[in-house]
Amino acid sequence: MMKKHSWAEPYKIKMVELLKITTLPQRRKAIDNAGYNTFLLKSEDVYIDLLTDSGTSAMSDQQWAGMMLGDEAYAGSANFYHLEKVVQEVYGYKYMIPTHQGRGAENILSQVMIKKGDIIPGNMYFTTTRLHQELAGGVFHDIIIEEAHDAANYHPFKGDVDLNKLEALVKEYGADKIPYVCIAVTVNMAGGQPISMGNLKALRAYTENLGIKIILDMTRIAENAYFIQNREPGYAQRSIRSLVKEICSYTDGATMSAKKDALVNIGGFLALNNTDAYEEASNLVVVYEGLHTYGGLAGRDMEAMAIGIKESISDAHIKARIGQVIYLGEQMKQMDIPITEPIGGHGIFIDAKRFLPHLHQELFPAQALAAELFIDAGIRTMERGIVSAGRNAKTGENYCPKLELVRLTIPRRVYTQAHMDVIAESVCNVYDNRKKIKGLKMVYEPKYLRFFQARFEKIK
Ligand code: PM9
Repeated sequence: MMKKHSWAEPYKIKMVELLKITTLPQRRKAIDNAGYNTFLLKSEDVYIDLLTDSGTSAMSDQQWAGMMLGDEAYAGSANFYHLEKVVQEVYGYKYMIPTHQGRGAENILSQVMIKKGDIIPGNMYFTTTRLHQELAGGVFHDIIIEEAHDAANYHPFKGDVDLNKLEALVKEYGADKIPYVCIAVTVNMAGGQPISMGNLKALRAYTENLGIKIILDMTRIAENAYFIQNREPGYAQRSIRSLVKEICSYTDGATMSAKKDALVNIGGFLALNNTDAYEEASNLVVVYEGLHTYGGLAGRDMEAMAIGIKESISDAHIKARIGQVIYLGEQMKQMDIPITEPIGGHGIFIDAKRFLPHLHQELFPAQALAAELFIDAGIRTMERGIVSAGRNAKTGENYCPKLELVRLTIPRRVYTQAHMDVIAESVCNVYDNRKKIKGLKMVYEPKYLRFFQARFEKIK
């Protein structure tokens, strides 16, 4: 008898958006005009857009219906109270302040919690998160396990914290210099790699005695919960909903970019349990985002977010979402494409070091590969290597991350399995011609988050 392992999308399609298919000369011209930076391409020139899963998900009919219930009052919108209730129920935090997106919450949190000279340990950096920590006077320290820095190393929880690294920081600087540990779920820059519940519990036990708080970057928390359910002994029978709440229970607050897990095109929030920190944050939010009951969002955006959060913690949703990512990853593995293992939650991360071993990191192999992938079939991806890592704010030196990756990020509920086949075939085609790929030279570098706006030229 056949065993049932297949998954299918727990929805059907009601509306479609037509895609434009371009020619090779058109794509060559478009990427040249974009300075070989996929962020500078016009979206109308893109066939399959895997730049990011941020704000690119398809909303459900329920979410669109919720948009019509927008209470666009300046203060005290009904949608704010709905969102607050959902955040309290689903994640268990006491206070919630909406922000226009994740980095809005990171800015407020960093200003409230970090003093000049503070140390912020975290399980690998994230671009916007580290920048806000630095702008607030903090210094980020990476305490992720070593395995996370090796794309080929199969470890089920590469997002785990190395407690010895944290202990070394406590010994060197003292616990009072560490206001909080910043913990990301399905660590983005490591390839969408999860943290285990066991590691989080151990971290909580260690930090609690020292008075160090834990702040969660909960951007892709449901995806992390899926990996706990499927990889960590003892959790297979638990629902995604209950795992999500348990993860949050080991932390003191969170920043959220709701543009990912929570299935909205814009929005985020800051969640806190401490009353004093909340009061300071809810005062500061009026300086940067808007009143604490809208935080830069329209009422309709908050309604869509409240509904999206509930949809995001459905077991059927998350199984299909990650199932699609794994489907693409398995295809690429069969074609011998070097990718980060295990396959992560929100995309496939090609290991540009192994894909293009003839290019030094200073020639921006991942940036060059992302450009070539666009030229081949109009598939837009993103560099996650030396360009994204940026420079040390103090010394001005380039950070040289061990990981030099190209991210093929899968938007939620947007593309079909057939799109995944086309993507894998295109990557394979570029792989067959990889020896012809030359590096790039950076010709324009902006001061902050350079990967968004830097421009490059092809090395002749
Ligand atoms: N992540 C992403 O594509 C969008 C900006 S960077 C290209 O992966 C984490 C883990 C994120 C994240 C954004 C933010 C910031 C915080 N933490 O983009 O400001 O992945 O909503 O969130 C992006 P916002």
